[in-house]
Amino acid sequence: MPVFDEVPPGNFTFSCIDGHTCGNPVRLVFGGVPQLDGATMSARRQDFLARFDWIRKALMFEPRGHDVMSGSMLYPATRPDCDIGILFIEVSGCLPMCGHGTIGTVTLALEHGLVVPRTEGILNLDTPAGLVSASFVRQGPWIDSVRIRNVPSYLAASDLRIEVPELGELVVDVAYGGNYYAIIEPQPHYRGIDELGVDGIRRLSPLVRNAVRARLQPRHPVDPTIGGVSHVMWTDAPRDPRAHARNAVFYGDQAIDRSPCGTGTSARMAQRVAHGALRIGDDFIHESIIGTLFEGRVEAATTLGDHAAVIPSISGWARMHGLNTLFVNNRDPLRGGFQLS
Ligand code: PYC
Repeated sequence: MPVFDEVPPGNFTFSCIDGHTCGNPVRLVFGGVPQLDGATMSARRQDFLARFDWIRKALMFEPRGHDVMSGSMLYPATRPDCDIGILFIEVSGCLPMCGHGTIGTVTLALEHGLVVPRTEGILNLDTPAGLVSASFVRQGPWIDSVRIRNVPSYLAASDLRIEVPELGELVVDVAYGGNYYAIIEPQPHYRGIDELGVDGIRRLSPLVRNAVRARLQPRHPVDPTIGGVSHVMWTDAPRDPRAHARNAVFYGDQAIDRSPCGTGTSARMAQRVAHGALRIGDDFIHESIIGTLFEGRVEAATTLGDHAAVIPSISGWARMHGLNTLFVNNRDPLRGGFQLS
């Protein structure tokens, strides 16, 4: 059982807004946030990982968080075309980009007046993975929905053959949508999400990830700090007649995304465009393991380094469910967080 114990001496207080995006948690930390060095949000992410990762572990893992906890912190933007900078924190680390996290952060931050957009209806976000533009629908004090125009996304590899204990041979694609995803479609040794079940996803996803990592270590064509397959997406036919597909994304050591996964849906759209199964301008409605929906769209074609890429957008909703003042105190032996393994 990992017990994290990297908290420096002292007593610390963090003010948080807790909510969820289509079922997946979002903890927006707005008080107690550390000052970061770096001329870009990507450099600040590296600074956070080097000096303040104890904050992520203390706020994301038990006893203050749980195996699926995910959150963010706001910073002044490092680029003139953005309203605000976002750092993503969660159980698996500091993601370069997080789709459900962005939809949730935009919603909670606007509803609490933490950020005032320069242009009503649009918030330009400086994320470690690049510029993400969010357009939102405001209804009185509430934000009804948010559409994010994500970073360039592309298919990094297709038809990788891997051997997975218990399953046998799988054929897997790897695509980037802000994180790198191993994408597994139904095939002879994987019959679909329902047959695999939640236990199967938790048990087999790390094995798939290890097997893919042994074959491929993708690197972002422009930002070398982003790389490696971190997420595993199991795909299936939808249950909801409005949706085009269903998915379950595994990340970290135990987490299954309850939302349809924003960067995952982006990676999936890039993969499908590359295979000719989607075209520029097409909609792609993605269903989560709990039945919530993201409305994806392939907005434009672009390039990323030498790769053909797309600009995807994702629309979803988030809701706030609490304000939370969290203490990380010297006298708590479990102040740094822990995880059952
Ligand atoms: O929505 O991009 C996403 C995401 C990544 C991990 C969990 N959710």
